[in-house]
Parts: sequence; C-alpha cells; structure tokens
Amino acid sequence: MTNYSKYHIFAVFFILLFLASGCITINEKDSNVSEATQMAFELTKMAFEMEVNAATSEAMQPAQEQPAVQEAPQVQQPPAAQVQAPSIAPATSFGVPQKWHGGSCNVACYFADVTGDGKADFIAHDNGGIFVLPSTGTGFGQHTNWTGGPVSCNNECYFEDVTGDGKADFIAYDNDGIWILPSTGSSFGTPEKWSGGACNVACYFADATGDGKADFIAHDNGGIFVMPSTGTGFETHTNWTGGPVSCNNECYFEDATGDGKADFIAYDNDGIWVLPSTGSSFSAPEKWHGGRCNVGCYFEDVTGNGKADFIAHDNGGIFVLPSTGIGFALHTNWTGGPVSCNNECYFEDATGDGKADFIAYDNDGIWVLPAQ
Ligand SMILES: [Ca+2]
Ligand SMILES: [Ca+2]
Ligand SMILES: [Ca+2]
Ligand SMILES: [Ca+2]
Repeated sequence: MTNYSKYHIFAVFFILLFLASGCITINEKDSNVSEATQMAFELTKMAFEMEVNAATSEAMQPAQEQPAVQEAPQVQQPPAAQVQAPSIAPATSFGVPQKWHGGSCNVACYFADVTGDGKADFIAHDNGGIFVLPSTGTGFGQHTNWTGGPVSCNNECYFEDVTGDGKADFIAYDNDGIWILPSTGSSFGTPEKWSGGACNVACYFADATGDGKADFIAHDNGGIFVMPSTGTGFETHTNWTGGPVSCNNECYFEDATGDGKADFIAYDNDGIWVLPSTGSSFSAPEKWHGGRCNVGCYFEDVTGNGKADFIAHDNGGIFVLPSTGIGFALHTNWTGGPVSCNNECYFEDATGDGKADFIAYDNDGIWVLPAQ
C-alpha cells in the first residue's frame, strides 16, 4: 500500500469518525472499562476492515506465506488487578486494555517521549496545533498546546530526539526543507531549518550512527541517504546502501541488533530483511525471518532486552517474534486473539519500564495494553 492510499484511507476514516462522533476534540468521558473494551474493538473493526480490504485489493500484494498462525481463542481478559511490576524478566504478552484517555485526534495521533522522563506521551495533532498529554506511567495527563497555534505537516509529523537531550523534538518538512522545533520539555521552540533537502520517496528520522541523536534518513531513488545529526543540524548526506533499494510500502529503521545503532529493516515476498548499521553504512541484507505481515509490520522492543522485535499484526492477533540480535525467534500471540486498530497500531513505552506497550485508539479514546 502506498503512503498516499494509506493516507486516503486515514482521511476517509477521519471523516467517518468525525461524522460519527459529531465533534472530535480532547474531552474526557468516563465509562466502564470492561464494557468499553469490548465496545472499543467492535467499533474499530469496521474502520479496520476498510484498510484490510484496501490492502488486500492492491495488485502489489500477491498471496504470500505468513507466519504460521494458529487458531487462537477469543481474548480472555485477566483480572484488572494485574499491575505493572518492575521486573528484569522479558515481557511475554500485552496486558488488559487500560483506557488512558477519553479523547481522540482530529488530524493524527503520535506517541513519543517529548517530556524526557522515559515515558511516551500522547501527542494529538489537532486543528489548533500540536497538543501534548504527558504520560504519568498509568495515564495521560492534561493537554497543553505545545505549538501555540495551528501547524501542518506534509503528510506526516515526526517526533524524534535530534538534539540528543532525551526529549523527542518536533520535525516537519515542507518544500523548503526539514524544520526542527526542539522540545523544551513543556513546549516546542521556534522552527530551525536543519536541511534544505527533501525526500524523493520518504523521510525517516532514527539514530543510525548510534550517538544518541536521531539522524535524517532520506529514501531517494538512488538509495538510502543518511545525514547524521550534530545536535544543531544535519551533516552532508552519504549513500548508506550504495544503490537503489525498495521497500514494500515502508522502510523501517530500528535497532534490531541491540548495539545502539538503528538498522535498516525491509520486507518483501521472501521475508524480513535486516541490514545492520555499521555506524557509517548499512551492511549486506540478512534474512531474519521468512514470514510476512497480514495487516501490518512493526519493529519495536517489546520484550525489553534492547533489541527491536518483529511485531506482526495478523488476523489472529498481534504476534511477537523476539529479536535475538541475529534473527527473530518463534512467534507468540501476545493478545491471545484478534485485535483491530483504527488505522494504525502503536508500540511505544508509555509506562516507562523499557518495554514498548501496545497502544490503540477508537471512538472511546486511547487504550494502552502494557507489555508484561
Ligand atoms: Ca531533543
Ligand atoms: Ca545519530
Ligand atoms: Ca543495530
Ligand atoms: Ca512499557
């Protein structure tokens, strides 16, 4: 699915969401969690089927082998009393859905740690600006407008720490180049132009060099170009793949090897390929898994060992294939049964224990399923 068709589906969905809810803003609404949970996933199902239908109808997606998925029972929710406990044991499942906020996102939802306390915050792009609702570890707090007024992003806003102070910064690009609005911890500063370039295919921001600062990664017709962050700007570009590459619909840049450098991850009909970062280039493709993703592919560290795991959203649920540093291990169904996300699932560490949590939203609000 191309970015554009994906965003068309987003657009359609948001229109439906708008019509359905009458008015979408950030407003609290309390309801019984267990009832709402059931309701929540029912409501999102229709929207999600739209995406699945659109995805499956694309000529680009031939029938392919999938991770062998077993018939899974319906999700059995354990008692809500199970609370996050600090533990060095790797996570093996996602817990009960917890409603962390009753609001929604008018333009787009993002989750990143902009306050710098190690917990991913809820970032709602609304017509009035970029609103941040800081994570307390067990919920999202009051919203504040961090841009003070309306902003627009080409097709996507980015929130990554390019300055290297532990707070994710707001990154936007337009025809003039790449703009950085550094996080102060309580707002975004004035826009700084860090690059005059653009991205022919797609823009990414991830720390490929391993110095703690997210770098500008431009997917261009000639390959994957990396412009390392100095903390106050982006250096000259270098072609890290040496030649053209293609990604199904999206390239991924996450640290699957666990050395602190974001690796290039791509998938095709043959499986999932990891091209480890050397700090100055991406090395030869290594096939880490033969499967693919029925609904969506994600790469984040949900087990908590510092290596990004392969997360396959399939019809039967969210399957996790933990990274061993040199491959992806056997899959396990972390949700126990099917789940749906409005248009995208999110995997970010909202609780702050080092394990990325499963975050979804629907008409009722934002739901967090902590990795445990
Ligand atoms: Ca920062
Ligand atoms: Ca870097
Ligand atoms: Ca790496
Ligand atoms: Ca977590």
